Amino acid sequence: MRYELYYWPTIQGRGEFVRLALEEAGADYVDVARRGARGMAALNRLLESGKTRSFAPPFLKTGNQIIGQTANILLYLGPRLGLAPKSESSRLWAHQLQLTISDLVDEVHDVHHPIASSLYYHQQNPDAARRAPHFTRDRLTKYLNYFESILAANSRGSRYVLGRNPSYLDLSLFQVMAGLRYAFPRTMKKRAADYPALTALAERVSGRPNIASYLASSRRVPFSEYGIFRHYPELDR
Ligand SMILES: N[C@@H](CCC(=O)N[C@@H](CS)C(=O)NCC(=O)O)C(=O)O
Repeated sequence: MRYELYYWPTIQGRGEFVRLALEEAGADYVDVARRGARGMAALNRLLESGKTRSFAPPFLKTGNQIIGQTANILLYLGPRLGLAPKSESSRLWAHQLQLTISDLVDEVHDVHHPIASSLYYHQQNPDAARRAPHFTRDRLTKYLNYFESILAANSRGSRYVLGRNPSYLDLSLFQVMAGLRYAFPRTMKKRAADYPALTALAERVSGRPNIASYLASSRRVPFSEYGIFRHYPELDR
């Protein structure tokens, strides 16, 4: 089964959470829009056709089915890629955590786009500058404390969020930590000591062979000021 991932080709964005799962599992997939102009045309065609029934990318095509919403895609892929727990209750718990990551991602986006996604950053940077300290001081702290406490509550020998085995959640938390470090390096450096378990988890994930080779490859789109995690020094004071 070859999976087709449809996502914007020039950013990591929300698609990256799906890419990481596919890469970790060594899945047979094609990142359609990254295949040049034809791929991008295929993404636009599919979006405009209404066949996706998705509000926005990312979406995943598998056989005749098209699945949207990042957390929903991971809910589907998790068991198929060996990146989800077995029991229903654990799967729901994983999904709950992934949805919380989605909430955090939305808030990260809204730091640089507090007024409208349709406006450029420079059209709303005074509002962004007003919002940023609330994010770095309050919300980032609350989210990271939450995930740190989940890891800290794990039994000894649990190297991953859900225990001994890695899941898509670990990959997503790695991405969150990488993104926050890129976007808010000053804040993250200052707080590094507060998140030992998250820091260790992110390091463990980045050292997993398939992830390490993905990160070193040209398939990994670099962070930039076009994606969700953007570095504007004025928002990281
Ligand atoms: N909650 C959705 C959000 C999807 C989303 O906002 N996608 C962005 C790119 S990361 C997009 O293309 N949005 C277009 C729009 O909102 O009009 C998810 O997690 O997949």
